[in-house]
Amino acid sequence: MIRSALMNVMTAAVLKAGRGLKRDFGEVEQLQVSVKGPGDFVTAADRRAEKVLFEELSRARPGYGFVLEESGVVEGPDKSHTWHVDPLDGTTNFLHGIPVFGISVGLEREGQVVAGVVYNPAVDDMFIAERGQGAYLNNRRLRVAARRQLTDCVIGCGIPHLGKRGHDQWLDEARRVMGKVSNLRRMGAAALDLCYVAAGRTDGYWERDIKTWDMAAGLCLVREAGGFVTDCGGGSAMLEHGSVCCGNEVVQPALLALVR
Ligand code: LIP
Repeated sequence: MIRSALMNVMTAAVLKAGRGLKRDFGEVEQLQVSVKGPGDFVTAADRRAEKVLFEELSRARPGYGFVLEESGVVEGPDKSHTWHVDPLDGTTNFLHGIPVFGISVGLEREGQVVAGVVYNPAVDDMFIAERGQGAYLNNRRLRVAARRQLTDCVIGCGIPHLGKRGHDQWLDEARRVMGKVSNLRRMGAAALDLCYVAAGRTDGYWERDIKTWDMAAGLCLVREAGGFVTDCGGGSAMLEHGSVCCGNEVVQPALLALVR
């Protein structure tokens, strides 16, 4: 598969950061048994990965701006391009030794996400998509699932963690969705939740109160795999609104009607 220069830049950066994360993930298992636990270690792993991504992307595309989960906003002279970077999406999974986490890099060009890469180094899954070029997992073309009966569908979701707002709202939404679909899945990494919809592993996904770096790359993957995406109000302001609802042309509107 011939990749564009941009996609080569993005995949090279996440592969380099992924090598360090994979090593650190291997060490988390040992730290689980320590009294202090791996908390501080995971934070350090997160920051190491972000440093690699920032250096590699800045070198390849000088002038682009950044929205980074750990370091915040870094303005660049090129105001039409912004990287949205989560060096470790699925932090809690990583902390608990659960191999469902990913590096997420999305490129926003003049307000539109035009390319996305999500890489899970634990299982060497490289999800890539570029506008108009399709979505791929390890060079295999992706399409969203074709299931149209909600009773056949497995739907991804995000459960607010302890201390996060929205528990009662989520319980109301989950009650409505659970009454219509086969089952729910809570992966714990929004970027991979979106990739799993793109890959047809799940039939839809919704979540509120997530960040641009969690979802920018995954939005491109779902769309390029033939899926539909709105925010949870039914609009197209996912990054600004901080919410997402996605699926194929039948499941997405049906799921939105249950959660909006
Ligand atoms: C996580 C998201 C997940 C959400 C968690 C958390 P993190 O990102 O990917 O979908 O439910 O609350 O925000 O913190 O692991 O980068």
